[in-house]
Amino acid sequence: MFTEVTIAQYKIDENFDYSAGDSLGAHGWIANTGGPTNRLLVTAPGLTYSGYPLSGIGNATTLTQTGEDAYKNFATIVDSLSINSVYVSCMVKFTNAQRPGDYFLTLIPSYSTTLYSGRVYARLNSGVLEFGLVKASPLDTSTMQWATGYSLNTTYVLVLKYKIIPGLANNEVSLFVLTSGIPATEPTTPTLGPSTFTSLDAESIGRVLLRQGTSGRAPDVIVDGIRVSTSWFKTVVIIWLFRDCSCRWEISIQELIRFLSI
Ligand SMILES: [Ca+2]
Ligand SMILES: [Ca+2]
Repeated sequence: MFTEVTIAQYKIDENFDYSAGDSLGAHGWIANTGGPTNRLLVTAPGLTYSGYPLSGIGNATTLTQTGEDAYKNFATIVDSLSINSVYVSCMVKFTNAQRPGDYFLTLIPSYSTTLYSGRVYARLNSGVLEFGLVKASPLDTSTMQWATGYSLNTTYVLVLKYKIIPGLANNEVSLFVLTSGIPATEPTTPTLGPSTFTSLDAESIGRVLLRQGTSGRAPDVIVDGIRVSTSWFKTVVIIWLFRDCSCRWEISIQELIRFLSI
């Protein structure tokens, strides 16, 4: 029998609802690389996107070229023993990008500050904004696909999905680029992926990282409304079976309703 049912907290819900000019370091973000140059700051205004649950709350942050990178820890890590997919969604608005492009958003395990896993790239190709995605190595870029047809100065929602699969070099990355609205269920076909690549798998994911990339490559991008979850825009329920054991499941509200109606 059930002994406890609780609504799970999102692993991160970052609205940058702080004063403009504050450092991200003052709000739970940890500087990783890049030193004190171009410190990551809270910038105004925040971004809006119709239908996105974190739209229009507080301010944002702005990534430029070179300088401080920073990560934020999840409330709890994601691994193949608990839930095997992590979803990071955020609003983005690019004011500039370059060719050949660079990555600005990625995930890392809680045991590493260097195993960048699921790297989201942006570049400008003849005036057209394009997104790319690799798993864990710059060498992956030799087979990287680009999604094209996007524009500067337009707010999109990105959803990065990293799926942890038992076994070596088989974890999958996917990227969904949303241009209007939020699909009620996960689209069958991502904008990019799912791709495995041959680079190293993360055993777990525990941090999201914002990166100010290489001068001459990196985009200038406003980032806002970062949500880390383990399902596609669903509220997640945690069920404990027998309080004294470690039997624990995370399922969606929809799955719980289906289960209880049997
Ligand atoms: Ca905000
Ligand atoms: Ca694996």
